[in-house]
Amino acid sequence: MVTSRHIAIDLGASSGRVALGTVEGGKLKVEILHRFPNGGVPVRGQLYWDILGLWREVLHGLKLASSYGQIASIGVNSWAVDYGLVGKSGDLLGQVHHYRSPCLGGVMEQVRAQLTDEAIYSATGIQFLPFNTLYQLAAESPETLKRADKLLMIPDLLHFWLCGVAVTERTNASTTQFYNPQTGGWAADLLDALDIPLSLLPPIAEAGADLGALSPEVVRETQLTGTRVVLPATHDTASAVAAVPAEGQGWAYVSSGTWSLVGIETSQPIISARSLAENLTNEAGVGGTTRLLKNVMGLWIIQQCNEVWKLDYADLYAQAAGVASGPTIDPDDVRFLPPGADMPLRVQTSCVQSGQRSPQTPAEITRCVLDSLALRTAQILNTLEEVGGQRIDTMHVVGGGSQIALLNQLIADASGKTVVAGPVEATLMGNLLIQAGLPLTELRRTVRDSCELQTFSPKTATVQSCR
Ligand code: LFR
Repeated sequence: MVTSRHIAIDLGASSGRVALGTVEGGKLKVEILHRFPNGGVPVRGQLYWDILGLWREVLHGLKLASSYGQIASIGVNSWAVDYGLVGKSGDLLGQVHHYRSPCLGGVMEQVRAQLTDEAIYSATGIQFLPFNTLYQLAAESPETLKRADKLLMIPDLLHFWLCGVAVTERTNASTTQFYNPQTGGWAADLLDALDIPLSLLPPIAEAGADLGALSPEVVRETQLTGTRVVLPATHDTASAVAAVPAEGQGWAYVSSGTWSLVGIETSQPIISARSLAENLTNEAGVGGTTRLLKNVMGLWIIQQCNEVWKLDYADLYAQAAGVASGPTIDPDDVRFLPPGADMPLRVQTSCVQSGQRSPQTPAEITRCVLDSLALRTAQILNTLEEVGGQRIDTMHVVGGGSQIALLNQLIADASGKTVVAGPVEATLMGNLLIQAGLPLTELRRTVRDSCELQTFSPKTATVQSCR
């Protein structure tokens, strides 16, 4: 018997999906109803999101969902840190900036010089990344901030458009670098020091909260009736980590996609001189947990290269598996952050500058990036074991990148840990099962019972250093 049906809207940096989840007999079935492309829109040297285009796709997906029987709820998740500013009338003010936009160059450095790393980190526990909301807001003009009534993170903005209720869901709030995980509220002192009005920030709400019914306009557009808007963990990484199919202790995760988020789950934030020195982040998770993790540049580098090569990904990874390991890069070098058709050249230049040979073919460049991601993952795992004070035996790799057998094996080899790969659709599964009201342990059991996992054992157990 079907217990409930829910719709998850998963907005990723390169594509979005509207998916139907059916919870039945302790299992979750996920059906993708609508896929659409996403990406930065370059205008006059800056990069923006096409938020209205995304909204149109969401409405289209919801309309498709209306023929599937009664849908209990809808929830949106997306990447973190980006936001829209809304005026008093509720209208969106201006464009939504893309976190890879060049306009942020140098802002983080200015803010860090003004406030000090210790003050920012002790109040937030969040890693210093140049695109954090804190720096994006610091880059807004005083006039813009004056006109704005509310700041809404991307999923919160879509929830506002779906049902008219404005909140900030906690997991995504924590990525702003002006949320205090110790108090569970906004880091008012930081905002004050930067003249950012606290009044911009809506109340913080929990994943699982029922925001209300769809607005009459959305009902008219989509034909969905009796459907509620229920918050998932709106930060995609939070929903993905909620769906890590782990049991007990001694595990870490890699949420593998455009980014690789490498971390452990802790019961408390770890904010110390060591975690600051390692630039580890403490993002809020589901059920009061903390994601102690680090961002690794991820498959983004290969995705950008493949914008030029236009190769079939499965073929590219198969060819990369046939190439011997060779040069490596530091994937977290900021040179790899912006988009650009010169990404293959950036990889080659980085290799040459560190005294290595330059990878030549797409397969060699791909192999170089995958080797480097695996090495970086293994290094971070070592740090997490030390800082978190726990031994890690198993690495759970979830998300789209968990389909790349070569990368899973390289992570197992570089870390000496057993890698358990899957589910591919962790973000959607986490989103849907949070809407269904499952507590974390039950949620993870349901994920285990609903998908196939693959295990990769380490062939070697050495951690080398990335250049
Ligand atoms: C992954 C992700 C990461 C966040 C990055 C930028 O999709 O949400 O967790 O650091 O995107 O928002």
